[in-house]
Amino acid sequence: MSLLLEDEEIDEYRDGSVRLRNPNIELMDQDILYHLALGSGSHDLVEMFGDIKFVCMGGTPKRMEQFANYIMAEIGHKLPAGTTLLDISQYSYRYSMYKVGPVLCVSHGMGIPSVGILLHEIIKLMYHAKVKDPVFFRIGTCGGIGVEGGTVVITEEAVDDMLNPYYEQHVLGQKVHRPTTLDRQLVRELKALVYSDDPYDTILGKTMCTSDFYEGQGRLDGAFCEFSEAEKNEYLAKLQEAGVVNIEMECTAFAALTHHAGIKAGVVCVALLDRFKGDQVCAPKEVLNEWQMRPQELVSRYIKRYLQRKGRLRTTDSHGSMCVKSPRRFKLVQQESENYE
Ligand code: R2B
Ligand code: URA
Repeated sequence: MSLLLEDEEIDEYRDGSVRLRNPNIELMDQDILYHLALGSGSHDLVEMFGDIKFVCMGGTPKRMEQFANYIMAEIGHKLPAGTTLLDISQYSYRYSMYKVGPVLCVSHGMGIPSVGILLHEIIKLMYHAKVKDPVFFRIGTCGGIGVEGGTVVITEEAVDDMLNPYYEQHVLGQKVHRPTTLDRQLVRELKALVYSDDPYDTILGKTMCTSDFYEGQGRLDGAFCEFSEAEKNEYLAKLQEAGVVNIEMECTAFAALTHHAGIKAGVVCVALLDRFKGDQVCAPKEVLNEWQMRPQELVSRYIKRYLQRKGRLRTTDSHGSMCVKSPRRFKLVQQESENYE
């Protein structure tokens, strides 16, 4: 009996379906994806999400809404006339979620617990929706280690704050270690999409994931600090020596949980500063906004190339549909319109 179950699991996985390593879900009458305000009993998840190919996650709801508008223009996706993008998870008041054709854009909040909860529910969503072979991306920000602000980092290996290549979770009072394996081919494909005339550097390296932005990342500017500047720099040099090029707060959980579900995943972040040079994020807002577009551009190139190869990239207008030429202007026009009664 258990052998048969294993065979079924393997068959499911081979056909590209998302593997759920939880026999309980099948037996449940309905599965409520509480933090997404969706459920397998209340929503037709196959109809709503069955065509998803890419899941793109980033920290803030605003950035993911902006990414949704950006990718819509990039892939030539048309919304029905008179409609705008809808935050599918607006009633969860936790995460925001926008669907643009085959691309799902979701905010994951800050830190491992937040991205972990989201991943459980998004992986189950992919399973309920019968999505085949999805590719997940985290598009984020980070601190650079000997890396200038504005530099894009493609994570080759995700390590925890003790430099371990695994994500440690405590389950029933036991430590569970899951490898933070990222898809190497995806890393190579992303690197190949870097243009020689991009006006910024894109590098590969190890990304360290921490559970804190301040003391946990060796900052001198938190509410507490019990180490010297010399000790901070010595620590950063040790990280650099170990191959760490950036620090952020989600990649180990993101890499480990996607890998555990058999999902191809990649992490692309832009550095907001070089931590050897300071701790405060003080680049002007316009500069930060421009930098935050950079990981989006790279992931967008990947998505476009995939859709182009499948003959699914729509670049021409169609009658009666909204055609977003510039997401920024589109938003401005909308805001202007809202000012009139
Ligand atoms: C990068 O930026 C956030 C902290 O400011 C955190 O979510 C991360 O990984
Ligand atoms: N995000 C982080 O986690 N650290 C930084 O230094 C910048 C952004």
